Amino acid sequence: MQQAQTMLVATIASPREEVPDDSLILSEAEITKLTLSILRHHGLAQEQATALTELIVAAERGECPSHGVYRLAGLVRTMKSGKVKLDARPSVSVDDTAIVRVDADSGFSPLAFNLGRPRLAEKARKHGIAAMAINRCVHFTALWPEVEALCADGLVSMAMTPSHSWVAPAGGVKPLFGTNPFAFGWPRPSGNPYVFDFATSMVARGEIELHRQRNEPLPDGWAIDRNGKPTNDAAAAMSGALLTFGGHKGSALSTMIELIAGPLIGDLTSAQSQHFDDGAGAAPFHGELVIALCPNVFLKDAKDRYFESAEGLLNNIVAQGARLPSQRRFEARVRTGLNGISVSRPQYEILKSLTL
Ligand code: NDP
Ligand code: PYC
Repeated sequence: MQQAQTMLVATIASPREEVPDDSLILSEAEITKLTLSILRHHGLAQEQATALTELIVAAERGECPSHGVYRLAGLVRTMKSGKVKLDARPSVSVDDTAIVRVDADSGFSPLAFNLGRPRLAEKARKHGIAAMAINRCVHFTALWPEVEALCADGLVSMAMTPSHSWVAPAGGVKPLFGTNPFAFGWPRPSGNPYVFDFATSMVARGEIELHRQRNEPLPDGWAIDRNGKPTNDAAAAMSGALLTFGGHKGSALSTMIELIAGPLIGDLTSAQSQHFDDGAGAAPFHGELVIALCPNVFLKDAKDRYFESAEGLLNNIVAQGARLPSQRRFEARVRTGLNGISVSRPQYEILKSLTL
């Protein structure tokens, strides 16, 4: 079995082209097969692995390295740690409220989201606003694929989740919050939706880890060391704390996410997730809150008129020479579709080693 997997990787992921900066160019199909083969090799059930692979590949397609293939080493560590159920079968439950509950069964979050999404859309179309609480999930992905999917369903949405306690509150020096991402999606009458998705820390922890791997200094203002002193050293930041974006404002948003995507949905805070981890170094384990709003219910016959006015707002942003969030990612999708996906040689070697 092991040998067969290794041969598979060698066949499907052999680089087609070498580029000067010691990177390899792989096709999306090659990245997909490689990712799937690593996850399956470490025992993840097919349905879970397929859902997870789609998001890792989507991150690579959009040139979002902090949630792409680099995550596979941590995911393998998570799977080996016993902190995730490899054959988890999420279950969706609804009642006559506007809340959809998905018990992820201690599995990774993407399959749980995929199974709950149609019920969330149904509830939002019925009530105008609906929420989905995903519980007991191991979470490591970016959130934009979820709000983009809900845009494709014609819904406005927000998604948020805690992580592990890696971030100090504004005015404090000890890690307490997660990197707690917040994503928003707004479907547009044509073309790509308006989507933003960012950590409420200065940057995702994945980005710190990538700086550490590349031996690059962190910009000022991202992190403090274990003594609470500002640091530009990624390793010192990882044993110290990240800072919230926007000082007290990011700190309050992060607190909100801890509260409404934690205790409100009957799940763990980032500090509790860290405690559950108990030094295993696994991906965080907690819940996620997704809120969907249906423009057809809010606006009825006036929807087109008000969505045109929204277009005016978005166009006026661009008219000033500013760019919309996700524009870089949408452009990257086109680029990687044409040219393939760049993977650094050291990263490629790590991926190959994960198949052994
Ligand atoms: P960034 O600080 O790069 O912010 C990302 C968002 O801001 C994107 O929507 C991006 O669009 C947009 N953006 C960046 N620069 C500009 C600009 N100049 N003008 C307009 N918009 C801009 O990313 P983070 O490090 O904060 O987060 C990265 C990812 O990490 C997110 O996808 C998040 O979901 C994920 N994450 C997941 C966690 C989890 O627990 N699951 C925890 C923390 C983060 P574009 O992509 O086009 O550049
Ligand atoms: O990059 O901060 C992060 C992160 C945490 C969980 C998944 N991604």
